Parts: sequence; structure tokens; C-alpha cells
Amino acid sequence: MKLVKAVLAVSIGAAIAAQSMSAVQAKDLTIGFSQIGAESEWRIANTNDVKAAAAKNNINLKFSDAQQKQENQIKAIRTFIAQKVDLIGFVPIVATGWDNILREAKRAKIPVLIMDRDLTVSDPSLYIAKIGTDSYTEGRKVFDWLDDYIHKNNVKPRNGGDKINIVILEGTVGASVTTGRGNGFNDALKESPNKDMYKILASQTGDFTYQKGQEVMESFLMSNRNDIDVLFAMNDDMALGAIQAIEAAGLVPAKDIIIVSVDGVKGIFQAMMEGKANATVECNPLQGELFFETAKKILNGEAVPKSVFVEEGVFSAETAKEVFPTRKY
Ligand code: GZL
Repeated sequence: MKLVKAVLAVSIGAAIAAQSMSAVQAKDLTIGFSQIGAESEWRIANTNDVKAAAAKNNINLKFSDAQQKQENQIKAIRTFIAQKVDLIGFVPIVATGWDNILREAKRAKIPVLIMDRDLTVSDPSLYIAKIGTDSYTEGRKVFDWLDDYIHKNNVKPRNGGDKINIVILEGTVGASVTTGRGNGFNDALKESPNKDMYKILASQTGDFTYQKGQEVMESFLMSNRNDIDVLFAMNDDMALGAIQAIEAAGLVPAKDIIIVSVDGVKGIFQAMMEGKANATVECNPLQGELFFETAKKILNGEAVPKSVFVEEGVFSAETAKEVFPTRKY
């Protein structure tokens, strides 16, 4: 008799769980999503992927473009709360300043799921999880590729000195990705047996945009035209803008100045195929499917990991032609 009761209990339990699962899946979930803006090829690919994945998962998506302003993201999240959405997703443009609005979401019992960039909050329970990319490892991969390239090609300082001079185009000030890529690059450099042969000549934000990347590279060249050996651009769009500046200064990109960046967007593959860039470390924007799968699990009451990274590789000019047809963004 006990066994039957146990089986009955289990089957009733399973039926309720299945029903709640199907209830959540079948019910038109409404998810509010606050995106940073459209500052780069990468961001546009990320947005397109989120919208496509929402459609594929029958999610009613309320999408907001913050035009690069944190205050617009906060306003959008407050609107989602008022609209009583089932879940709120957002890409934190900078790492701090989110505690108050996330407390409002918590009071409204609306779960928050982060995409792409990290945030720093006083209470980790203010968000359920983060789907995204490992910017620290991306920064380490940039230096490791560069160190290997310099030695394989016996690259010498252009000015005849004893230091390989590096300039860095940083991302948006205060963004977790800027901090992560910078720390990863600097830690890998400090740990390299060749650390004494490198010097960081200048480092300044280009705010992840083509235009600012070109402008800041112009200023680097104004003051150090004949000393710069390497450009590390924290995204491909800034590298593409810098290439314009390098050519305008009468120098040969990828030869006079080695160019390595992050993202792996189509534009940098075209530049590598034209011999104007040397390498890119992939940062995968195609996070939409994983985001909505995780959102459904959260709404079904399932436990999810606090942080999940998507897969990423490293691509150089040598393989760009062969890899380009396989690129999805
Ligand atoms: C990376 C992402 C960054 C990209 C840039 O995770 O947040 O923002 O590297 C984009 O291209 O602007």
C-alpha cells in the first residue's frame, strides 16, 4: 500500500510540475529588455540575436534602446516594473549604480537576468544570474596572442629602442568589460617571461566606437608616430577607426603597427583579409537563446548557475579567409 501511495504522490507531483512547466512555456511570457544602444557591430549583432531568440521562443519582448545612457536603462526598468513583466533582462552599460532600481524590481517580485556585461551590487540576490562573456580571459588571450606573434616573427621596436611600445584603446569608462579586458591583458603581460621588453606608451578610452577610436588613435600618432609598435583595441570597431588614422599618418596597418582587438565581427575579418589587421579575440554576442532558456528555467522555479559564459575563440589574419564564411555575426 505504501509503495502505491508513494508512486501516486510522485506521479501527482510530476503532473503538477509538468503542468507548471507547460503553463510557463505555454503562457505568453512578457520580458522587458534594456539594451545599451547601437555603438558597435557587436552590439547590433547582440540586439538582432536577442530579438530573433525572443521570437523563436514565443516571448512577448518589450525592448528598450538606452542610447548609451544609464539613466535611460533605469527608466526602462522602472517602466517594466510598472507593466508587471514576468522577468527583466538588461545589459548594464557600466558596472555600478544599479542597487536602487534592482531593489524596486525585487520588491515587485520580478526576477532580473543580466546579459553580456557584469555589475557590482551590494546584495547579489538583486539579480538571479548573468549570461555573458569572460572579458578577463579575453584580455589575457590578447596578450598571449601578441607575445607569441612578436616572438614567432622576431618583431623589433620600430624606433630602434629596446621596448615594444603598446598603445591601448579602452572601452567605455566604468564598463565591466573595459576593466576585465584591461586587467586580463596587464596580468598576462606581468606574468610573461618577456615582460621587460614591453611598454604601455598610452591608454585612453575610445568608448567602443569607430569614430572615437579613430580620433584617439590620431592623438596617439600625433605624439608618438614613430614609437608605436602595437595597438590593442578593446573592440574591433575602435580598431577599424584606428586603421583609418594609421593610414592617414602614412603608416602601414598590421605591418608598421600590429593591430589586435576583441569581438570577431565581420568588419575585422574583412580588414584581416585585406592585410590591415592582425588578430581578433572572439567575444560572442549570440547570447539570446541561452538567455531565454535561462529565463524560462527561472520562471519555472528551477535553480540556475549565477554566471554562465558562452564559447569564444581567437582568430588571426592567417586563417581569416577560411573562417570568414562560417562567421554568424
Ligand atoms: C562585450 C560588449 C562590448 C563589445 C563592444 O561583452 O559588452 O560592448 O566588445 C560593445 O563592441 O560595444
